[in-house]
Amino acid sequence: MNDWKNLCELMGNLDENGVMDVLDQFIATKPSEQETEEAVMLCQKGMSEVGDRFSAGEYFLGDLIFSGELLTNAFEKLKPLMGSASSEKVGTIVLGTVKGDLHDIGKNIFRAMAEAAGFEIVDLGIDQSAEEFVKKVKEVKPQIVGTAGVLTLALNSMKDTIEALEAAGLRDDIKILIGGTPVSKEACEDLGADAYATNAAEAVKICQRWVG
Ligand code: B12
Repeated sequence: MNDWKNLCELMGNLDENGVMDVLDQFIATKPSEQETEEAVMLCQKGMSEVGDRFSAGEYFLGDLIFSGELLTNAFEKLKPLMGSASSEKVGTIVLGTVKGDLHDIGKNIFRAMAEAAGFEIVDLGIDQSAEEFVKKVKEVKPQIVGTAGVLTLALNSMKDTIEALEAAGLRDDIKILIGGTPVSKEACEDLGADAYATNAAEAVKICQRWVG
């Protein structure tokens, strides 16, 4: 029998039955929120493995598409364990995947965890231009803006977005959190963001600190 600690390997192997069986067994043990976050991270690591095997020519685009569906389905199973969206709103986050990038699974995981923590999320979706972010921030007046992306090129779009928010005179009223695979401490400093996150659970903690 597979242990849930094997989730990374099963996900990397695109073993759909294995992943779903393990998750069913895992859920039956009534795991803690911390264990659930760990399970999400194991799935995330498994996706890096898929990416590496795609780069190495072992997996093809169809496998990448399948991996996305597999992770989305896996997260749907885990989502109820994250707690339901709190009715008391602690803050508002305008969130979106930046221009040129169509990846949204990580963004959606962050969204679900932030909602469970009581944040109202205004999700712009994928491939969103700097102008769309500016428009929505003017309209909604959030405390936080979250830019998502997994392509290396997403960093350029995040930079454009932050510059556009500055040019629109909105920068001083918001905290900017950049998230996804290519973000780092260096990128955060270069882009002039307030924080970065490669892990949704950590990202929620940062947002909670910001809204006090
Ligand atoms: C699934 C996948 C796809 C799916 C995406 C489906 C979807 N709906 O998102 C599909 C098949 C569509 C796809 C397409 C492509 N992909 Co792709 N894809 C992946 C893969 C395997 C997994 C990404 C993923 O979901 N990871 C799991 C999630 C949970 O992790 P995460 O995004 O990091 O999210 C976590 C944190 O970062 C954080 N977080 C995420 N977002 C945010 C946002 C905020 C605000 C915060 C606070 C936190 C936060 O919370 C999450 C949970 O902890 C990666 C491999 C990899 N190493 O990432 C390649 C990868 C990203 N893809 C890649 C490529 C090349 C492509 C394509 C160009 C392929 C092609 N030839 O067409 C296209 C690009 C399309 C485009 N313009 O965007 C490359 C990118 C290379 C690069 N360095 O730029 C990668 C790295 C694969 C590789 N090694 O070559 N892809």
